[in-house]
Amino acid sequence: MGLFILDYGAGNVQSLANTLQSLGHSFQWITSPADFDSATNLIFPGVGAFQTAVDGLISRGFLEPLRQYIISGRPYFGICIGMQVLFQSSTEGSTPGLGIIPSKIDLFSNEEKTVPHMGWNSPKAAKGLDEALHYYFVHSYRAIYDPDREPDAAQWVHSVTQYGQEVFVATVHKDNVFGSQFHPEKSGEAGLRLLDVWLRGSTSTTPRLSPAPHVPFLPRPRDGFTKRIIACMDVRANDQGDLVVTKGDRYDVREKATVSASPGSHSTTTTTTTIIFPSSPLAVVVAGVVRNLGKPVALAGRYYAAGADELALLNITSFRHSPLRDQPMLAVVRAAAAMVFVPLTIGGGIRDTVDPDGTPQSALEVAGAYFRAGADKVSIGSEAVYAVERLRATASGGGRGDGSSAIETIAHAYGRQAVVVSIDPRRVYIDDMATYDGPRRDELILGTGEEEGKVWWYQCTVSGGRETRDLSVVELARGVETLGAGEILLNSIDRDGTGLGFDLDLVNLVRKNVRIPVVASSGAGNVQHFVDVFEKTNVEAALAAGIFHRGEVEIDEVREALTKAGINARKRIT
Ligand code: 1PR
Repeated sequence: MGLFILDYGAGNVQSLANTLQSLGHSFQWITSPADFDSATNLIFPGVGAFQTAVDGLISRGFLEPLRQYIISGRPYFGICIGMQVLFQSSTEGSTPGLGIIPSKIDLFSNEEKTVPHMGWNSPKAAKGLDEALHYYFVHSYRAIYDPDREPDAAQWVHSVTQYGQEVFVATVHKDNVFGSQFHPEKSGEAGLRLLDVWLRGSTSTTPRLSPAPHVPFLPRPRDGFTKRIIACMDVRANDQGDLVVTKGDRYDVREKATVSASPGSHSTTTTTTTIIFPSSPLAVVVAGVVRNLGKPVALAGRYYAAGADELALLNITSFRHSPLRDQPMLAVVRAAAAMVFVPLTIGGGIRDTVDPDGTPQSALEVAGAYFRAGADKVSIGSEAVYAVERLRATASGGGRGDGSSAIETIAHAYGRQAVVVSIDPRRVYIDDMATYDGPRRDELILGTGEEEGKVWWYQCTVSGGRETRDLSVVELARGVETLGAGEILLNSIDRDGTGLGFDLDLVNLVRKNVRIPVVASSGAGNVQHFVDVFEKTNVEAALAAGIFHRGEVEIDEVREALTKAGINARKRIT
């Protein structure tokens, strides 16, 4: 079988390659227009922006050969943009698509929901797809399903999904063409199964994925969008120079006390930290050393198997010096991506840098290297703060950026859904609200319950909390949304590693000030904290580190608690 993957030069195509390898299917890359003639099966894992994708196809001379390949009747599987290019056009760009499906792609409305649509949702009413399962979507543009006004386009619709009030096309299927708006290569076991069925079906005479059912679907009364559970690994070199997963207490990752114990035993070294000792005969943890909770690739594999909806790897000391050429995190991402088939975010050091030989590397190039290694999203910390400071200095915060920031350049090339901004805010308490005449009066939080009487606002920091800046969390969140970030990873220095629960005041404050997805992070100490954050805020995802690293809570326990509380969580094949 001549299975080929089409790469137009942007986005994470490595994930699909890894998926096919794990399924045991060999493939080749389309590298020239002539390769289309050799292909008997073609997958186009279009990631990023419609315009960039179509322009990339045109500049490589691939657009016409692609059209001819599809018209020839040979099997085609388009993923995300690879499905959207089958349509006539998209409001995401001015260059037309292939025009095979007579309809247009348009932007989601963000009036009653956040955009991008980023997370796990369930396609409905399609044969060959299990309606009970969830698949991973990440996109701001979609094809509307409207059989009354567009009956010809509706003939292509294989399944639909609902997000908020909108019912849109999840999969298309007609004759030799299959397309999915979601990413099967990032949809865990459910996605692997779908790709495998298509690949096996496309080589036999009877395709095992049934064609579009050609009947109108009714919109579901409620969408199947789930809340995401994210496992995060803070990575840095320990004192021996090995990359380890560490975990701080309020961002301090050094051990507080010297302890020794036999393997597998638990020892409480501080009021907030329990260490599970590794399997060496006698483990000794020495005060002052970098806390070591395991190896990043091994933990990533463990969390994928345990059912994490998404993983994040943060290089927490990249602000020191992180030349791209010697970047050990690239190898970590490559190895992790080879065995993790859910979205992978990589953060730390996404900024302009200079290699030891003097070669400058732009933030866009650094991000590109991570995407090619297998990352799906990059997370920008300190650079985002500086970019918003520049934005506010030049445009009083209300205008647009000049296009030069890391957020803008990466979002332009890879789509805003690939750009996360990681925020490290810290509470600033004020003495007396009545006499307060400082800045951000309208952002002050009045403590309730155990915090009754306290008043504070949230100030942004850079370099892992080492330096505070004259910027509030609201100003930063709004600024990065304006610059084109697709998601906010909202940490809390006050709650990090404490196990006291997410800072719900902080999460609510940011959630109500932006229209992009927000991930609540820092402070999870038990499953109820996940239930609380989803019941008491409108946040899309919750991230934890310590409780997962120390094995105190399993990811499936969180999922069960959410389901029990009536909160939609991903159903997966186990
Ligand atoms: O500034 O673009 O190079 O990015 C640096 C990145 O490293 C940022 O995302 C920043 O948040 C992160 N970082 C820097 N220093 C630390 C540190 O801990 N000393 N970690 C750090 C941030 C917060 C979360 C943590 C949650 C959940 N760690 O990643 O996983 O707080 O923890 P918990 O569940 O145990 O409470 P740049």
